[in-house]
Amino acid sequence: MAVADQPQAIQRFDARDFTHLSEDMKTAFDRDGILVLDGLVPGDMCNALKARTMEMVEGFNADDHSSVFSSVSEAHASDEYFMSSGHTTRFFFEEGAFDSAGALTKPKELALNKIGHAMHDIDPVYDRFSRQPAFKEIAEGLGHQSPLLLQTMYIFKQPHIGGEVKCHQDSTYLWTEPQTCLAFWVAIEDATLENGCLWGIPGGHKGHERPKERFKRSDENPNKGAHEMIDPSPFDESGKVALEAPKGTVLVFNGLFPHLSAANTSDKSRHAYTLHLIDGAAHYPDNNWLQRPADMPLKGF
Ligand SMILES: O=C(O)CCC(=O)C(=O)O
Repeated sequence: MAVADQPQAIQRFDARDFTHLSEDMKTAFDRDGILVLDGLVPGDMCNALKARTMEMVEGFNADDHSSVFSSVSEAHASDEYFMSSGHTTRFFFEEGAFDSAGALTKPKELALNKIGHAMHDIDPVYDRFSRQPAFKEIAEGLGHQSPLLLQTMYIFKQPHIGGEVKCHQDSTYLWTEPQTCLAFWVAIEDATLENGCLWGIPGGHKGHERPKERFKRSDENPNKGAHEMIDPSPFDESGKVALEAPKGTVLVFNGLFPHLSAANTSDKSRHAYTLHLIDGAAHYPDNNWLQRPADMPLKGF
């Protein structure tokens, strides 16, 4: 579908020749909490990341780990494999990929929910993709004094079983004081209404300095995750808009921007890459779920 034909209420920018953030882009980001940059990442870079990811999946032995990631059941929060994944590359399955006896019903490449969370500091292809000059320009242009690459994920949103992602704010998971989380979500394949594109609430980042809840390491057992409720009122999803994204489009959003995605019931996958930055000028608490060992500190661009 042509970008101009999409039923979007949100401002979009043609970023095929991007060199720097314009004032209009900064205004849109401040107003909406999100910046939609069509064509920022060339198709061949998307293809290279996808090919590298499929090689990594090929090398993963699915018999070793069967960890599930689900924003609905929160199965991962009590899972050591997830809670210790901040410095390495780990593989997480879709809940719907298993039968009632716990056996995988699909080949691993069609059963994974995502991989994460430090490929940008481990793998040369991810390093290049994550440290592309445009991302640095955007982070600095949006006010990061010392951007640090905290988390990368490759999200598969598999055909038929790609799970729903509940409305949330990324600062819930990547907390700093003050809040500085900045997300880059890149469509590695076309993301449409049919295959479970993102939705977001424009302006939903405004009026509060903290997200509605915080996911952190439990005080009782630091190997498990725990939610701390800050504001129990539900998100007002009446103003949500679809964020359809052709391959190569980058959605840059504030860590307080509420967003979600529906289940993918179609027969098409919807691969996406995400990078989360924080500002090194802010405090990163020791009880955040995502931690790095002392010999692998966070790095910038
Ligand atoms: O790609 C998706 O469907 C959701 C991703 C997301 O919300 C996130 O990573 O914060």
